Amino acid sequence: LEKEALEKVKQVTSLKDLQDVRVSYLGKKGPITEVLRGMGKLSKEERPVIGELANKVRQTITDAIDERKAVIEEEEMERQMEEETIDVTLPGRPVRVGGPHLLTSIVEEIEDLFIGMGFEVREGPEVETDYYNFEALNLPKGHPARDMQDSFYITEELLMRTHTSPVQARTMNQYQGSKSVKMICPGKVYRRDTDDATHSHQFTQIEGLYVDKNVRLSDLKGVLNRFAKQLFGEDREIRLRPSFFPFTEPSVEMDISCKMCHGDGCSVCKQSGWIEILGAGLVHPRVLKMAGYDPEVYSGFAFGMGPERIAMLKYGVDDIRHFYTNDIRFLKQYHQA
Ligand code: FA5
Repeated sequence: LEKEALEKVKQVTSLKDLQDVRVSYLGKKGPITEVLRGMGKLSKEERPVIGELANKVRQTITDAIDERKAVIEEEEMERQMEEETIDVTLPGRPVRVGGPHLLTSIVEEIEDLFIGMGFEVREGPEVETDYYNFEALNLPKGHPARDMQDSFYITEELLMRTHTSPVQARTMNQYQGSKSVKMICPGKVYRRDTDDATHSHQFTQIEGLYVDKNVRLSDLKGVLNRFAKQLFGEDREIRLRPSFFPFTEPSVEMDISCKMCHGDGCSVCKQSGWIEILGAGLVHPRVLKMAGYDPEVYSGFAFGMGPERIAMLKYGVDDIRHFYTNDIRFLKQYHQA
């Protein structure tokens, strides 16, 4: 029995098979246990002899198994090390490096530009109250001009903001006429517009507001001019057209010439050769008053621009949807090394 067991132990090559051998010889149902169990039936003289022999055999087999186990484990470890060797001379796999989204870059560029002119950067909520989105901006309930911005309502009093202008009202409201304001506010806005090359149902705006004593339309023009020339270069043409917004009086819209469209125009500028990038004007006296500013003392200008359209113009992007479809081939063209 001992010989047979030792032979088996020698042949075994895996830890699992070794365990099987252990169970079959030394286990509860194995031959040695059986012998020891049958001791009671033996005579007094036989008992110690058989007992000693059985224990010896058990010990020998146990030792052989333990020894074999150590060898198998060692082999296993070596095999594993062999398999897992790293060839440090292999060339590395390239790691793709990301970069800021074109829209993020343009917003930051515009922020820097206005910070340079003394504006601070603020934020406001994307889920806005009807009051700040409309009423505080001289758009009472039922006002026909509310239709200019088709809205996503959440409840009767809450909606996804349709522009960043509510942040004007929030900022002035916070100060209640106690000091001048010079801020910009970038953020997402939402409208039930039909998506096309220049319209998206969710887009970005950057609001600007300057309220102080003696702020005039010429100040607005100066700031916008400086902004446009600095962003687009001296050769871009700018035009201000009279317009209407309920929260500014007078109101204007600013267009920029489409340098990239020669001849027949292109999808961004259509036939006209111009694209509208912002609305602006002098803050309506009623808006100042509602926020606690005395229109006899304070005046101000405000503007709201669309950075997508600005990026389209600056970088020759022909469709606003490129910003949102997340095609890496489009995005990585604008990653700086
Ligand atoms: C407004 O949203 C006004 N709040 C702007 C304003 C602020 C006027 C302060 C006066 C004083 P308007 O709806 O025109 O205005 O939008 C402003 C700019 O957002 C547009 O010039 C355009 O650049 C951009 N824009 C408007 N609709 C979309 C759209 N669906 N997709 C992409 N950009 C848009």
